[in-house]
Amino acid sequence: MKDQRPEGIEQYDQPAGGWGALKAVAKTLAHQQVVAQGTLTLLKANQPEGFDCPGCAWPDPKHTSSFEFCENGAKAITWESTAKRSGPELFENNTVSELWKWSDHQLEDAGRLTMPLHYNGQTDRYEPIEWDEAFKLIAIELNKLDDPNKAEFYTSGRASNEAAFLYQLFVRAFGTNNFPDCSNMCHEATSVGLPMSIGVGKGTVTLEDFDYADAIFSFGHNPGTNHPRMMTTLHNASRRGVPIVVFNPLKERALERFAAPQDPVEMVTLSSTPIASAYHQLRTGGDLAALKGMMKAVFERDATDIAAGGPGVLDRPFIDEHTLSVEAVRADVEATSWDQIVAVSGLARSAIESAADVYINAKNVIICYGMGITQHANGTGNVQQIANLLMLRGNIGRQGAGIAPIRGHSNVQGDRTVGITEIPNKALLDGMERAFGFRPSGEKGHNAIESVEAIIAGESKALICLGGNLAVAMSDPEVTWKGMRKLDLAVHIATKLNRSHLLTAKTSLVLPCLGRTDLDTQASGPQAVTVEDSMSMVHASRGFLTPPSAALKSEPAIIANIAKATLGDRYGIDWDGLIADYDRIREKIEVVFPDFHDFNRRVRVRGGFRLDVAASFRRWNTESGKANFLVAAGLDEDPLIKNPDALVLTTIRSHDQYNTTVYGLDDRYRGVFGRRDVIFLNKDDLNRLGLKDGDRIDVRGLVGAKEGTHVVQGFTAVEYNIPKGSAAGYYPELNAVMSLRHFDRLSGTPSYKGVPVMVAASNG
Ligand SMILES: Nc1nc2c(c(=O)[nH]1)N[C@H]1C(S)=C(S)[C@@H](COP(=O)(O)OP(=O)(O)OC[C@H]3O[C@@H](n4cnc5c(=O)[nH]c(N)nc54)[C@H](O)[C@@H]3O)O[C@H]1N2
Ligand SMILES: Nc1nc2c(c(=O)[nH]1)N[C@H]1C(S)=C(S)[C@@H](COP(=O)(O)OP(=O)(O)OC[C@H]3O[C@@H](n4cnc5c(=O)[nH]c(N)nc54)[C@H](O)[C@@H]3O)O[C@H]1N2
Ligand SMILES: [Mo]
Repeated sequence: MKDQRPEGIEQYDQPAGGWGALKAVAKTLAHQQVVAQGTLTLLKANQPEGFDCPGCAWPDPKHTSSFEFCENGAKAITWESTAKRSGPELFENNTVSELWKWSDHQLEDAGRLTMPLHYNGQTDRYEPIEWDEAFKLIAIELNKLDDPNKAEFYTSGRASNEAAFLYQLFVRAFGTNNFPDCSNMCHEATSVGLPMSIGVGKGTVTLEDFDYADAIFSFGHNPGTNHPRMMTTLHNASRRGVPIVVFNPLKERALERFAAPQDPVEMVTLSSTPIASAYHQLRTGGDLAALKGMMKAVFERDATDIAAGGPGVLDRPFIDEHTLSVEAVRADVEATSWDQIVAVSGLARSAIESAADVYINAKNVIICYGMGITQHANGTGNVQQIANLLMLRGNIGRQGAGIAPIRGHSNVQGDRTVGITEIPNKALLDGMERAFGFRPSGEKGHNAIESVEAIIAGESKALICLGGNLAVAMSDPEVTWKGMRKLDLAVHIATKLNRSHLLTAKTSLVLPCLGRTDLDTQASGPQAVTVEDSMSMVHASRGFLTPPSAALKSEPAIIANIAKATLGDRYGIDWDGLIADYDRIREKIEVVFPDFHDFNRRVRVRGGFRLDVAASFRRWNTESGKANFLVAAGLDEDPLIKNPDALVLTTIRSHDQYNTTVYGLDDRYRGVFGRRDVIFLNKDDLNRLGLKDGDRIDVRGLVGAKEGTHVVQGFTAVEYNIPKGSAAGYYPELNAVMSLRHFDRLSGTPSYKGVPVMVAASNG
């Protein structure tokens, strides 16, 4: 590359992790003004008696109490336990219109919310309100609706099992299944795709399985940034000589080489460990082709082996006993030519074959994947092809093998388990009836896109958000934000101020809650909550910090009070009793979901317990009672991508953000410092478009519909090591180029990682 790079773009040659990570934590602690207390807090993260790190859903090593250093966990924790406050002065001094001009970073960086707020349209200010008044207002607005289905109840995946369970109880007693959820924008392709394949919408591996894996495949996730504790696992596997094969359009530094802050030798000698044994830079959206290519190669090797008198490379006993329809998948991949596979994946046939060889030569294989797989118009198909590939060699339901969707929010999986779903099944309805004596509606409710569409259409009038930042996380802010401003009621239960709160409705309330790190005291004393990680382990989390303000309430308490005000004594639910002692909530969870049997005892055992994942034991909860090989037709995800001038944009997280929370403007491992307004482009594409490194560009989404502009202007083109035809830039800024119609038809997941766009010199 050239010597003269655009401002803030540098070559970053260090390995991921190491001293760079330690330095970054020191800086964060200082910025949040919590050096001493903050350090102490970090030492309690993920400890048996401590709190669950709100950073990600990667599991904790069992039975250990050693401190696991994690740069981005540390950022998440200090961001929450900050000494800064968004107190009364902030809202006295700034109207909502003024706050709107602040950046997302500034809004949250103002600090923790300290009191309930009610929007006054006359003064354009959020003003303090008493809790009881707030609950009354919400009840009046909700009870005014002529149909409970005109209200939307969003959940972000940081909510504990206890909060989420009470929330779904309240909402179902109120009478709707409108449960838009951050999961709808995240791993929904997993939750929809895997039950059809293997009978459960969760991963089948445990953390211990990684110790027995003979090969690990990574598709579309960036653990160095988003699941740093996973790097310990990959680092150990690499040191054992386990091949780690990566499919990712970008060369993510941590997947190339990593210096473990846990490893004194690497820290002192400034050395590092290579992670990926092979790194396949496929095109964005090329995964379906790559996966079908690998399966094609497996079938071809199998045929060759059998022709030579061998037993073949498929696990025939597994396929015969446990699965259906392998022939349909074989027919599909045989009908797909290598030319098509190479063209769409952007990988050479030999590269795909070599990956298939690694797969075949390993006895036990784990495939991990993240948003690079799920956030595509064919996300569900992608997930199912991963399951197919694993099943060809019996790599599901035995030690050291399986499928590992790497979840996002720390309790996004648990929220689903305890009932946050817009499509309740019979077991859930039966369970609710058993526990509470009423049978909730079984009617399908809204997912995230459907809820936003209903709000835009003016059909839904009320939105309650248990955490998150729905308006910013969702595609197409132009229409989404306009819709949200038309609501009659908007309620946000939150720790910090964000842009969604500023999209005020006729009645708008912001209700400040305790975070994971805060001590939660109820009538019976200090409380613990529970969470479920990516590997179905349920364990307790106890905060210990003095809350930022005495006025804060816990999420369960806020929900119970809204429920009490809204429902009165409907169905005789003892809301006060439930929040007085969270053991009582857990007793109810156990009645609704028998898998949680003996919940209060088992969660008090160190390390918690694992929920039953039937597929891990080769029990298939599918209609046929078998695991299903499933065909995903074709290779292309979006017909608009066929436009020869279009690039396929993927939207990614920087190293300095947590979803819509922007901690800072650096993306160290990718060599971006002090800015986020960049688009990574391949040199050939720059040339073809008559552009060069550092040029100002506009990006326009191809949406196939007339409404909206779908443009961002004045971004900077950065020449980058990314396949031709692919482009990348940061979420959430680039949601502006997406339409609400960009989503996976099977799961409703927005295709945030496969957006057809046109790039041109800026005229803005
Ligand atoms: N520090 C931090 N931790 C987090 C989060 C955070 O924002 N910050 N977010 C949390 C949440 S909610 C989630 S869901 C997870 C997200 O964790 P990830 O799944 O790692 O999420 P992303 O950063 O969106 O990027 C995914 C990776 O996919 C690659 N990719 C992009 N397009 C494609 C494609 O078409 N194919 C393939 N194979 N790869 C592709 C990108 O280059 C990137 O390396 O992390 C969780 N943890
Ligand atoms: N273009 C594009 N868009 C995406 C994605 C992408 O990769 N690309 N990723 C998608 C994904 S995977 C996800 S999960 C969504 C994320 O969508 P959300 O989960 O809705 O968003 P977050 O940014 O995680 O929410 C941050 C807010 O949560 C609140 N908060 C933090 N801690 C707590 C707490 O303990 N309790 C409560 N009540 N509130 C709290 C704070 O007010 C903070 O401002 O975004 C999606 N959007
Ligand atoms: Mo997510």
